[in-house]
Amino acid sequence: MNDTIVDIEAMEILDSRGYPTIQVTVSLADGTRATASVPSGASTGENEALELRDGDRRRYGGKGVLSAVHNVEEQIAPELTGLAAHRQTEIDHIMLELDATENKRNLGANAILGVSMAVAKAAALSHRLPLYQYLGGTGARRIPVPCMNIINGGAHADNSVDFQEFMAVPIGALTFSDGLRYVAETFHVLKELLNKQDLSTGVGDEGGFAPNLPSNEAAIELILTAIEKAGYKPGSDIAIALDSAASSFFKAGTYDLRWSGSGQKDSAAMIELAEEWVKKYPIISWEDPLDENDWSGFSELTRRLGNDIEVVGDDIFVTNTRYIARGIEEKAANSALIKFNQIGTVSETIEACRMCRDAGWRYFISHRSGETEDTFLADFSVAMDGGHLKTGSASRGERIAKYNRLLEIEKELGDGALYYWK
Ligand code: 2PG
Ligand code: MG
Repeated sequence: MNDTIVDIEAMEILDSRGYPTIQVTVSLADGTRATASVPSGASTGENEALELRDGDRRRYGGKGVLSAVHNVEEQIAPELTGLAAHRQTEIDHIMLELDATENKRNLGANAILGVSMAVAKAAALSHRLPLYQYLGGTGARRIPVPCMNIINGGAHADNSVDFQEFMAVPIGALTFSDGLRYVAETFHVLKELLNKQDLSTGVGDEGGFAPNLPSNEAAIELILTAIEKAGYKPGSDIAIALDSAASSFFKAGTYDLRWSGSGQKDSAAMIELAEEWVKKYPIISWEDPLDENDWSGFSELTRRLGNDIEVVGDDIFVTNTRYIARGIEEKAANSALIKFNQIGTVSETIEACRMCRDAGWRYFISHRSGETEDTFLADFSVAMDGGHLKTGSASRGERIAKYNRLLEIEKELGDGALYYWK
């Protein structure tokens, strides 16, 4: 085993929406080769690290990533060759220094992250450890509860639903594979229900159905019916998690829900709506209930609902310890969504999880709406012991790839595997 980096190559591939993204391959002195690819979001936070796009409108409408590929091969690779791949923190730090900007706009967060992920994978392979054990140690044995996004709206679909994600969460299952089955069965029953009502069964970016519905509440009601018809009890077997992605419908100072028939609301009215729904429905987790700049609204909502549900900040924290620290200080949530490409290195993503853990917060590992078949996320979620993840619905290969990897990890761990909600 000689895990010295000898070569780093990159290329442009396509993500699940057919847009370019970057794939990086790292080669080590012992012959190990590992490849990683980078996801991409649609409902992005203002303060996310910069995803470098070429801007050349003759290729993919300007979304090409050849400049990021170039940066990997010409700028990053010469700095990292000769280093031991297991020195992840040092390697990530070298890339941060080389970029020398707050939001990674010189090299591109996509270029940096591709290398960071491929380095971790290569080191794991070279050290003959599965990635989840390499990153999480031998104690890494908890398989996350799959929060399955079975109705898609907002920026992820062209329907009349403006909340982005309606997730079914199998909290009552005893194993990951059973939990996955509970929610996959619910997804199939939901399809039958939609068919019977002549509603579309076409899927959105994350594989959930994207029907036109009279309101956001109608999506919850449909899921509750599907849970029951699938033979499960809402609230004890399967609960509901939401991602409003509220920044995407916050316009000119109001939350504009006219599209789904709920009018315009201010922050106080949105908080009231959340309180009402939490009383009425078995909601256990609610992400981005308010706009990313509505810090005081987040604090008020957390004061009122933080003992009952997980209040998750995504666009407001962007996996960045700077914003998570402010959130902890201002009690603006009790959980942070964790996405590698919001921050741009594996080490910084690990630090974001650590900060949450130290504060007694939860952290919710997440895919992006634009994904690839890379399963790094599945291993990472087990390594970080966060207890839950979101990686889309029971359809679309790039989502299923992560679920199937988690099934493999569960099998490999055998009796050692743990599964529980809290
Ligand atoms: C979100 C994500 C993932 P996107 O808002 O949480 O579900 O969507 O990748 O489009 O930001
Ligand atoms: Mg979100």
